[in-house]
Formats: sequence, structure tokens, C-alpha cells
Amino acid sequence: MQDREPPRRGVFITLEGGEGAGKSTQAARLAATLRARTGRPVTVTREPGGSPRAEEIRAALLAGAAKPYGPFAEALLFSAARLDHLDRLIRPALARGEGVICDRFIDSTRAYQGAAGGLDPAVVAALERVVVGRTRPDLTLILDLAPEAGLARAAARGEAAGQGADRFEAEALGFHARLRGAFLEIAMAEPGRCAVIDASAGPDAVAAAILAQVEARLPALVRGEGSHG
Ligand code: Z5A
Repeated sequence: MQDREPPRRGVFITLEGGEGAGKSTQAARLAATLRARTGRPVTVTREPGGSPRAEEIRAALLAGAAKPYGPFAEALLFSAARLDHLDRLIRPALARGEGVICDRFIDSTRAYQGAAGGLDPAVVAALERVVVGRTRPDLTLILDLAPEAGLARAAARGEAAGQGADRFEAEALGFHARLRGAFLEIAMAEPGRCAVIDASAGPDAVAAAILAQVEARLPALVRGEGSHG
């Protein structure tokens, strides 16, 4: 059988949090900073999506095509997208020694389909085991923001682009409050992997807080020595 997980030399960082917390903004900023400091390639990617086939699944998921089938079926589709993304983009980049920064990953499945959607955590963990295997993030930055503030940011951006709310943005405020609690619980349960960042400040202050965590937790990466701190 083909080894899905070749030896890994690059660093894998994920950003997580609720809608409009600033993940995309900060993923791009962190990548630019790391490229400038280390002179090494850093790929910015996202979930669902990140590879051509996974982007097709993303379009269906965000249009709400899987919602009638319930959180288990949605989790299977997010996992199918993740499998392709891991095989085609994330694992090859890490094997080449490149950095990978991913906007959402396994913790979004735990929070959205698990804690907020009601899917049994044992099922979520089983999917992680078979789909993600050893390709776990070295560092997960959880951008914490009150859901009202995040949804307002996302709505303002949507209005500017002439777009309405997607399948998840359209959920009630209680759903988003459960999500926030779920991300904070993940951070408490895995403090070695996760750092909580106050995302209510302006983009420069959030970027500085993120960089401080990366410097503290992955010092070799910031020194340009590649792999783990
Ligand atoms: N999902 C799931 O259910 N299960 C899974 O396993 C996975 C995902 C992987 C993907 O949507 C959806 O899929 C997501 C969860 C679900 N739910 N939704 N919706 P997406 O990728 O389209 O959306 P998102 O991940 O929630 O990201 P977002 O809404 O685009 O937000 P963001 O990336 O965190 O924020 P941003 O784009 O950087 O910033 C949003 C706006 O705020 C923008 O106008 C910025 O200029 C502004 N901004 C950014 N930072 C700041 C600060 N610091 N202050 C003020 N304004 C700011």
C-alpha cells in the first residue's frame, strides 16, 4: 500500500475560530512574515478546499447541499475534502520542508459538526484517525472573538461583495456561541498544540500576538532552521 504520510520536514500551522475572526487575514500576514524572515516557501491554504477537488466539495458544502443529511454526512464530506487536500497539497509540501499555514482544519470539524452540530465526539475522533493520521498541526492558533463581532465583520464583508450569508453564517447566534466555547475547550484540552489569541484587537495587534506565540513555540522555524522548535 502506498504510504500516505511521507517523512515530514516542514512546519504545519492551523488557524481556527468563529466566522469573521480574522483567520484569512492573519494566515496571509503570518506567511509573509515567515517568508521574509526565513527565505523559505510557505504555502497558505484553507479548508474546506485547498485542492481542486476539495474546492468542488467546498462549493457544495457552503451552498448547504449536505445540510439535509445531517452533521455526520457533512463531516464525511469535510473529511473527503480533507483527504484530497492532505494527499495533494499538505503532505507533499511538508515533505519538501515547506511551511504550511491552513485556514481551518480538524478543530473546525470538532467544533461545527461535533460540539455545535451534535455529532458524537467518538465519531469525529475516528474520522481524524483514519483521514488525518499523524499529519497533526504543530501549532494551532485559535482566534477568539465574540460571535456578534465576528458575524458583523463577516456581514460587512459580504455586503461589500454583494453576497449573502452562507450555510454556516446563517445559523442562529446560539450555534455560534457554542462554537466559541468549543474552540476554547479544545485549547484547554491541548495546551501544547493550541494558543488562544484575542482577535478583538486591530489586525496589527493580532498579528503581533500571533508572531509572539510562533516565536515562543516554534523558535527554530522563526530562525529559519526549518522543522520543529
Ligand atoms: N467548516 C465546518 O463546518 N467543518 C469543517 O471541518 C471545516 C469548516 C473545515 C468555511 O467558511 C465554513 O466551513 C465555516 C466553517 C465550516 N463556516 N462558515 N461560514 P469560510 O471559509 O467561507 O469562512 P470562515 O472560515 O468562517 O472565514 P471568514 O468568515 O472568511 O472569516 P475569517 O477568515 O476568520 O476572517 P477574515 O476574512 O480575515 O476577516 C473577515 C472581515 O473582517 C474582513 O473584512 C477583514 O478585513 C475584517 N477583519 C479581519 N481582521 C480584523 C480585525 N482584527 N479587526 C477588524 N476587522 C478585521
